[in-house]
Amino acid sequence: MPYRLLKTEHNARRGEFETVHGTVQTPAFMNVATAAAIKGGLSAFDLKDIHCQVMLCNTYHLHLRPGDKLVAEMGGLHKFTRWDGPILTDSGGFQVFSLSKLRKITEEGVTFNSHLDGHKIFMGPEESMQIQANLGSTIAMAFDECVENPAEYKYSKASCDRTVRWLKRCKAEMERLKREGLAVNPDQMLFGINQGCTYEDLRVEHMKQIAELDLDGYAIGGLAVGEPAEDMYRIISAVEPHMPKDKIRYLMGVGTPGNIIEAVSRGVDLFDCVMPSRNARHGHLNTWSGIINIKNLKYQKDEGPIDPECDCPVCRNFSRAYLRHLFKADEMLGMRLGVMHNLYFYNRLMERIRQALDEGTFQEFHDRYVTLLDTRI
Ligand code: PRF
Ligand code: ZN
Repeated sequence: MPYRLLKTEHNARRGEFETVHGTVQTPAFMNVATAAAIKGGLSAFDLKDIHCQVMLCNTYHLHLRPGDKLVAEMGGLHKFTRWDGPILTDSGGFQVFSLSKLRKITEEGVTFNSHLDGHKIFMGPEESMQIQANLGSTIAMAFDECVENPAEYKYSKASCDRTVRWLKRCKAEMERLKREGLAVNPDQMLFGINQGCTYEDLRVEHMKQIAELDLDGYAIGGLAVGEPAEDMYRIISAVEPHMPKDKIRYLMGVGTPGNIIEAVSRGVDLFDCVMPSRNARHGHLNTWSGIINIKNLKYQKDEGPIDPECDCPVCRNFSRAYLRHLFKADEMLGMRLGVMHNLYFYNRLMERIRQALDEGTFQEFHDRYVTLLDTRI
């Protein structure tokens, strides 16, 4: 079994996830590199410096540009990006639904228009698996439908049933690609994705069905799509008892530090989110006392680091005054340093969560930080 549960504190789990590209200490945060690059100009080498464990790339974006066949010709994503740690690729399911306005869903898959030039594309479970096989990621995600929120009960149920059928096709296609020697990574893993909107009965029923397929890990999708945080926590708590204990659990696209702490306390192991890098590009920087806006006038002559409690490469070298200047002058370096700091903060947050779990003090950590870290100061 690739996932090893080391310790629990109530529902929170401390574990390890073994892959051919290295072992991931969990709970962990995956650093988003949608188009095989961290936005803000970070390379694979920078990722080592900011304690990144897993890089996350996107099937849909890389299929459009530069093309998954080209990435395969270049030896796969690991060789292409020079990141030698684990890489997870999202299936394209979510991006098709979030980026394309015109789309048609059938039993076969989804027809939609490229967000780059509008040309017509078809993607179904087989296509998504073929693209991910060409990318050679460590972990491939199943092709799912992430329904909008709110969504009708009847539609959500039909969508869940289809997502189960799509998942079975994903599994069969991955097996075929490996058998026929068509997978750049012959050890590629497959994670299933739970859906069901905010309906607890649909969520639980769907989870039970996909748990039977004995996949390498299980994700909760369809959350953090505009519903109140309380609904998200309620759904995680409802689904969690039905997730296999011996498999890693991933909450897709979440979230703020507070959201992550709450989800860990409910039994989630893995996260990803564009928030730290996106916020950093706008000058919103995470600190252990809350979120600051580095463009604020009060930092004009501030010689201190972004966060006195942070030991990232940026905080060890540069002042708030310098960072503020870079942002005000629209220098690329401002974004790069901001992204480095915020991603380090998230990776460090996970390290501190793991340490608290190791020491049996996660509840105290939760109470100290769950609100504080999401507060704008
Ligand atoms: N499905 C997939 N990717 C995702 C999601 C989903 O539901 C979400 C929802 N927050 C983020 N990324 N395939
Ligand atoms: Zn820092």
